[in-house]
Amino acid sequence: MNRRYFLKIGGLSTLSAVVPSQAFSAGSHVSYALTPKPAKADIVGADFPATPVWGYNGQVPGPPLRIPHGDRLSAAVTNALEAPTAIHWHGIRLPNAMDGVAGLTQPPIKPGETFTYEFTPPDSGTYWYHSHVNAYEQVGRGLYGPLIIEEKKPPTVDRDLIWMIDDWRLTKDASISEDFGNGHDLSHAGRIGNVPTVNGRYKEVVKVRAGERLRLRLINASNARNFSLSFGALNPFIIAIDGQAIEPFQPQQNIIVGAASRVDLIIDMTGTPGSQLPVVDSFYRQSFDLVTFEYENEPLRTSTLDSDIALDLPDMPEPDVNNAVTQEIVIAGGAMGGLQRAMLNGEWLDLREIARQGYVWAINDIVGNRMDMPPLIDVKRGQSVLLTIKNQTAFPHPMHLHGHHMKLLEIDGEKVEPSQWVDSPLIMPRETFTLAFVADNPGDWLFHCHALEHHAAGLGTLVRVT
Ligand SMILES: [Cu+2]
Repeated sequence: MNRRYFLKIGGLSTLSAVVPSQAFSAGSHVSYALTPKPAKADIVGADFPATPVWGYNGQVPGPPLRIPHGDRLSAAVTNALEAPTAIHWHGIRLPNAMDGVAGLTQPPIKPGETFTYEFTPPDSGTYWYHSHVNAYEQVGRGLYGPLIIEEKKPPTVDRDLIWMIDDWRLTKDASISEDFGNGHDLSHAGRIGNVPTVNGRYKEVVKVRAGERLRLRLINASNARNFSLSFGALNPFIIAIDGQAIEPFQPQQNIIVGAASRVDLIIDMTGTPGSQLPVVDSFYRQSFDLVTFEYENEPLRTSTLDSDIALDLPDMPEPDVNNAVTQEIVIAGGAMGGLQRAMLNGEWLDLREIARQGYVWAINDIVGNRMDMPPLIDVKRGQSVLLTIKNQTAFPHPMHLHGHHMKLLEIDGEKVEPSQWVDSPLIMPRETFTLAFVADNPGDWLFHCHALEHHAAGLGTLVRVT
């Protein structure tokens, strides 16, 4: 990784609050207009040119969509790009036709066309929206934004902040490196950038006040970068994972935010007025400061707030594990993966020939290269499904199931407590995850790696619910 061009950039900048788009609320129906289009973004600061990006309404991240739980959302998407696009509403249990997977749940939105999404999110929490056409390029150019479904009873905090974290691969003139989908990224860890950002800004400084209680919504919009964050002595509480409430707990180690995943934190700012505290990432070999808290000189209060931080636990259908359809899923392939041969378009081929066609990954020896492939799981509506996912590769895989949330039961045979619901669990090399869900949402749903280059290179399959 080459950070040479960007490590010397320092200095203070104000918190780049994401600006709401034109939204009007008609009772319980909130409408948004989203226009994906080319734009310029100030990512690395004044010493460099602005970066040409693709952004919703020209912003990176796109405007935060924020609606009360129970309200209906509609989003009219007008494509002002020169490429087809579509929007996926990541983590929302919505009707299949609104899922935004071009080629599976809808035709792509052509340049100049408008497509209106409309659905009522059944669950509150922290979600995001992003392109699902050539995602490894379109998300990599900036087509993503936060989607917040507000709880009826949110915890009392001083500020509710969204940190959309991403990393960019920029050249020395701060433009986006055009090497999308190169063979190395496809077969290794995916596109890992050289400029990690929070809300589209590199080396952001976030002003805080001593005694302040923050709710921090971490959303990882990276193509493939995973984060392992340390908040120093702050010792945050995790109150939700992938949008779903969990009994609040203080992890004894770093906070892992895999690609596409979300983590909601409650943080009491217990530092000294005037001091600074970096939030440090150390997922990969080289650790770095992602963002820095800077305390104002005036404390907000001298003790910490004493308010209840627990969210209502999610209202998910409980899988019936004893009567579940069981499915083992073996992820194989990639560099150093040892996969010899796999099935591509119904034909057994050796990996060399598969790689020649641009694919390197397989699920249960089948390359997931098309939207009309036979589904790996085909069940009747209401059926409980028990999954055992084995990662037999040399790389981590954030596995995203569309249209459902899965209960994470075990990691390597050890029970996960407190129990949690996930839509994008990060499965490390040689780990085995046991998950269960009720297949209660009819349609053909993608189940794929959210390291977007891995998906492009075959790491995906389908779940059919009829
Ligand atoms: Cu992967």
